[in-house]
Amino acid sequence: MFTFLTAGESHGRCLTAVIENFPAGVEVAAADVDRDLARRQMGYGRGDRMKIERDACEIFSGVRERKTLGSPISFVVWNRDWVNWEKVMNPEDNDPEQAAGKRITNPRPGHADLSGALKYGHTADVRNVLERASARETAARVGVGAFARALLRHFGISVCSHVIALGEVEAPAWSPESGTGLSRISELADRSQVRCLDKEAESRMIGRIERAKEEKDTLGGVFEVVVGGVPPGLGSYTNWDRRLDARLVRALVSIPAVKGAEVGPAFDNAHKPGSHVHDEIFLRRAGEPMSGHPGPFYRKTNRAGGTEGGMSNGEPIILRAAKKPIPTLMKPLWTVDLSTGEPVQASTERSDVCSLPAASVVGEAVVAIEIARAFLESFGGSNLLDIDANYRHYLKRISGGHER
Ligand code: EPS
Repeated sequence: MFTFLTAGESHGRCLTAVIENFPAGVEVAAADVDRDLARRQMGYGRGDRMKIERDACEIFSGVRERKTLGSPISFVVWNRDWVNWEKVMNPEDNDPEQAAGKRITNPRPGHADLSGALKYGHTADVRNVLERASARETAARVGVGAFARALLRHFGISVCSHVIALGEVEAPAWSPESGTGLSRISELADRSQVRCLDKEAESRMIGRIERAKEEKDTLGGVFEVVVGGVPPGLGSYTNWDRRLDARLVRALVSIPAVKGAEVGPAFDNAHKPGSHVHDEIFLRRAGEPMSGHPGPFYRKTNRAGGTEGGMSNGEPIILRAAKKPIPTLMKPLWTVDLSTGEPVQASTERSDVCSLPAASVVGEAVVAIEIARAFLESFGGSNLLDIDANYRHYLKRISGGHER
């Protein structure tokens, strides 16, 4: 099983990740990882921290001449802000005055601060919690995601994302009928400051962020992740923990501040009769192009969001994730001072007004990781050539006898 671990505090020296059981022979250059790291740093509404950081990965092991070796992969993303925190976040000695100046005892409502401080015994300084509970961690996951994407790319599987709601401003969700291909979604979203495909909604979103900034408030929203080129049968109906839809939702909700996720229009479907929800099945004619849908069957609609019975069904996988507004408010809410028990205003450490566009890129990464895992479970081998052979055999088998 391809697994990974990330480590690192937001204002520590670096973020790091170790990836295990990743097959040999996958082409990955540091520049591929850096491209995704840079995309995660963009977005209207981010705070001054992103002006300091220029995220780039330094690969330490598991890759040689831009090809994975099959051995553990490790990489580091250095925090440029470290120079400002060396005397506060040092694993050895800190400057007592500087560390005291950065001590936090007023936990923010909506953040990990309070529960984390109680759980790990950090009530004397909540910084010990928030440094790791920071969304900075997602830079490492985006790095891991870049490796997963490199594997998927080889098999024609691509992952893209865009923002469909920011605060109360909404933009259309993607549907195959829209005629916008997946690479076009990426292109347009990457060009937009809020990753929104709709120009009119984009400018209203930017205006909304401006207003939130003036009001010293924060905003969340909804982003959509679409995966194309997925073969039918990833995941499994045989056991609860192998269900692909459940795994993808879990992956999305593991992103800080993401509180809900759905596969396809799940919440809308819940209000409709079955005849308006399920996608009729058609057989492709011999020689008919697959148009990015591996396998012999296809649907004219995709209301299931590309999964049925806990497995991919060969249609694009469509996921939506809801992110709550960031808890660090410049006009703070009330809380309790953990050192005195007195009511106080919550801490107002520098933060973003809205990090939804960044979360959307993180969404691509966590989804790519989960799809890559499910792919390797079905077709896995230690070397890409073996996986390739397994996959081709599978596609041939599922097409067998069905061509007209
Ligand atoms: C974050 C607070 C801000 C964000 C940070 C997440 O950092 P700082 O306190 O240094 O200004 O910029 O996000 C990142 C650093 C990042 O790379 O995404 C928080 O409290 O979660």
